[in-house]
Amino acid sequence: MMNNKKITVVLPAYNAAQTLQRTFDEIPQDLIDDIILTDDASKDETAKIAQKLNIYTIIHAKNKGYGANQKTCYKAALERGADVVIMLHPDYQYSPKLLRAMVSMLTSGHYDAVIASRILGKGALKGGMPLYKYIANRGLTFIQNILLNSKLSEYHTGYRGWTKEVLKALPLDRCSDDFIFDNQMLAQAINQNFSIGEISCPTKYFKEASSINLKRSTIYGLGVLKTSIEYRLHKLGLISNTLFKK
Ligand SMILES: Nc1nc2c(ncn2[C@@H]2O[C@H](COP(=O)(O)OP(=O)(O)O)[C@@H](O)[C@H]2O)c(=O)[nH]1
Ligand SMILES: [Mg+2]
Repeated sequence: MMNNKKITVVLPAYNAAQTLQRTFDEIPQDLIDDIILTDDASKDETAKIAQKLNIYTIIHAKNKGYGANQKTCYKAALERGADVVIMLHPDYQYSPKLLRAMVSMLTSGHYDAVIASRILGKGALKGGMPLYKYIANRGLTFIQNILLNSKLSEYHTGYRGWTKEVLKALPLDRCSDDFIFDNQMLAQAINQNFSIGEISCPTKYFKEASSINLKRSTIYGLGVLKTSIEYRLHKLGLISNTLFKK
């Protein structure tokens, strides 16, 4: 709890058996009221390990994708009475030690959403982000800031937190079931004028923490451009896009 708010951490998991325990061990238990893991039909022991750690675990009968996994996470978090929800990847890429900082911002009343940026404070390259991903991140962020009329240091981190008001207001069921979900959700939050704060965050790139190859990254990058252009055209009244319509 913080400021009388129920704090939930959601762990959208896919093949996280090697890293789940390490991630879990660094979650500040005194702060967090509920931990939910959704296992997207992993091929390894992810669900078994989660249950052993006493994490509330939901298992997809078949693999539905990263976005679909998050939809399950957020739905469960709200059903279980969360006031603030932080998504943390169980691949030990982002530091759970920063949960307190993120929760603090989300319970301060100043922010509806918080993202942990690897770009603020040089965390990305230092943590081993491949150069092509860094350059794409910077380029896409530059374009998105213009098209979404915002000022974020990046739109591509997987470490994000939301108040329950945001989660209830956004039509997440209209977002993709794939990786572009993250970007669409952020664009929806901007569309609804929610205030988004940022903290700086180190990142770690190692085999188990990063599986997305050049092909999938390219598909994601094109999806980002499409989402941002659709957002601008929708705002200009030139199209009616299902992601953003009321
Ligand atoms: N649900 C689901 N999640 C996936 C799948 N593939 C990767 N992920 C998750 O998506 C997140 C981002 O993938 P990751 O390989 O860590 O990418 P990177 O860290 O951006 O290089 C991680 O939490 C993965 O566990 C999948 O097929 N289904
Ligand atoms: Mg990762």
